[in-house]
Amino acid sequence: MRPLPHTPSDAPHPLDLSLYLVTDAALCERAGRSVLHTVQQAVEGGVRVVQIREKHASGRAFLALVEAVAHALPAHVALLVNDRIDVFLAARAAGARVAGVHIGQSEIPAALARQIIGPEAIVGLSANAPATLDEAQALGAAGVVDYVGIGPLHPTATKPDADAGKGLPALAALRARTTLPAVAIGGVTAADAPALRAAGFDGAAVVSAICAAPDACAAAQTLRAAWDAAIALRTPHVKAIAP
Ligand code: TZP
Repeated sequence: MRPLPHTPSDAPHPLDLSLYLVTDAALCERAGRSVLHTVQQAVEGGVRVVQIREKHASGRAFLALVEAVAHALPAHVALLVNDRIDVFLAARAAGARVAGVHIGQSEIPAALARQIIGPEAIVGLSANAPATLDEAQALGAAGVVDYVGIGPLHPTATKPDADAGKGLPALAALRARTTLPAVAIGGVTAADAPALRAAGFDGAAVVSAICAAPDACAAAQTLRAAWDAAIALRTPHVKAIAP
């Protein structure tokens, strides 16, 4: 039997970190929308990575949400699971198109996460201090980590245990410690796009700017337009997401 011809959706898409949504179910609910609906609107507005972050959901509920979002996302948008390697593996086992995981410093070590989820999946790591960025750089060179999240840029009420806002100069200095692709997080709005791009960030990661917005699509469009209009210091080079 002849192999089926490859359609464009079969081709791997480069991981595009430029506009990165981290979900927060409580903020979505307060804005009168489900997480799924918020994600759909945000993707329509130009979001390219969706990280599902559920700190209180059961494994079963988290998995159901990941599967529902995976089903709704177009192939050029990468879906990541926050912290829960088990949920990532279960989603993959269930046939969901999930690109990888994003893990924090207090989760299982990134090298173990990589070992468990395999070479092609995306591993993102939060790294908010010089030492952890230097470690992330070494992990990147070893093929363990694909990108880092650095923050918080500004004070944020979304993550109560986050550090105080570091401000742009400090965030730029942290970003300069690694050649890995990097997104900035923490109170990020469209107004930050020019400074973040000038500092060499590959993307803006947001929670409340989209999840708490009355119109998630319009909020994403505003961020998208600001990011696209700003001038980049560097051309991002990141691996592909599996089709
Ligand atoms: N990690 C560092 S700060 C933060 C996370 C998940 C929360 C960012 O939320 P917001 O609403 O974009 O400030």
